[in-house]
Amino acid sequence: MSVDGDDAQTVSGARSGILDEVEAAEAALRDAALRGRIPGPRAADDPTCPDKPGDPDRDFVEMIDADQKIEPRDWMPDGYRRTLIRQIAQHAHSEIIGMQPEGNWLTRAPSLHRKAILLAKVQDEAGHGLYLYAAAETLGISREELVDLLLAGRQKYSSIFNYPTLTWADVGAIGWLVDGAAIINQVPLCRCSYGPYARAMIRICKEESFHQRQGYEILHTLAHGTPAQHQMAQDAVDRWWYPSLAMFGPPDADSTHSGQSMRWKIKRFSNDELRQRFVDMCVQQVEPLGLTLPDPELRWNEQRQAYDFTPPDYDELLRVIRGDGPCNRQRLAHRRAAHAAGGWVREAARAYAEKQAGRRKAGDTTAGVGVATAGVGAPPVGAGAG
Ligand code: BYC
Repeated sequence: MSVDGDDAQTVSGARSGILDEVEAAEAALRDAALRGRIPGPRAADDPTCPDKPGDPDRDFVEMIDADQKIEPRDWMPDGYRRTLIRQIAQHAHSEIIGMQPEGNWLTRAPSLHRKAILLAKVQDEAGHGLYLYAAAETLGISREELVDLLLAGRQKYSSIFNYPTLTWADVGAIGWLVDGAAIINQVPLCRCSYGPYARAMIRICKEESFHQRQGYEILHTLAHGTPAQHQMAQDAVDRWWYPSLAMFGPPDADSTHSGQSMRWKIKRFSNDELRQRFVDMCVQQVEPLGLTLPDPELRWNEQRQAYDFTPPDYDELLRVIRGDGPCNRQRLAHRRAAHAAGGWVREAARAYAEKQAGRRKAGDTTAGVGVATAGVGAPPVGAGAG
């Protein structure tokens, strides 16, 4: 069964609204570039601009206030650079670790059609990881270093991927709720002040909107199937609801970075604002599924023009962030094993790149033709489904 009629409108309505926001962000990026940049922030001792005494802090703030993009060669405060590396790396690692819970179902998808769709989705996540590592590299850290930090447990990835996928319906719940939460969180990042991150997010968000729809369609099919299938869909929504709410991070009062990140226009909305948007979107979308959200306190608040809801258990979020969730150890162990098993691919890619560079140096103009440049010296990170 497919999603049709009013049900399709509910999801596509939300989806096209989201895609409209992404398109608007893309247009804003183009406009900012066309307007021409105000003189960018430079280091105080920059010899290229003797007539403008360097005040990089002031220039940086001017650029941010003018909604222009900070680019890799611009001067930026150390804290801005560190915050971006932390957030983009965490985001990239989430995409890569996030391939595991769904990859777990690749061999068990209920039909060849479902398997092909899931395979494409999991491959998309690898691509998102790649764009994000590339964006982080523009800040002066290598992908190798970032991967090492993840494997050593010194950088984080999203709490959500430390929960198990017990049934096929979980793949639907991940698509609808986890990708749905990701979209709500990530569409505003298309307007992030750092150019390479904003540009990567535009492409990612376009793909995520398909992911959300495929999850919704899986749940819709199950929810309108046999009573046992309906129950399986409800059970998956019940288990993924609160972990999805927790993806937005601690409540605003306990959020260490939100204030500064919003001043720097890295984040555009606070954790609680985005969580509320997500709840309001899901309440609309759950009805056509014929399912319910597992929160007896969920009700419309006329005064706030938003739904009241029970917040997630933030102590549980902290435990999961600190490494004590249901699957933390398994996820990292699997990634370490996949990374070690892929060592020969990295070595071969490096040897190939060196050989091609040698040939180019020797004047062979055909050297490297047909090789994806992104792969040279930086082979793709393996899925490591398990
Ligand atoms: N999980 O001050 P706060 C995806 C940490 S990919 C783990 O509010 P911030 C997808 C936070 O890092 C989903 N840690 O932080 C992929 C900080 O610790 P540190 C990933 C969390 O950065 C495949 C501390 O708690 N999305 O959706 O202002 C398939 C205090 O928090 C979490 C992104 O990464 C968490 N849930 O805000 C399907 C989006 N929450 O770093 C789907 C980009 C908080 O000081 N990231 N922490 O040690 C963001 O938007 C922000 O980083 C966050 C947190 C909203 C996540």
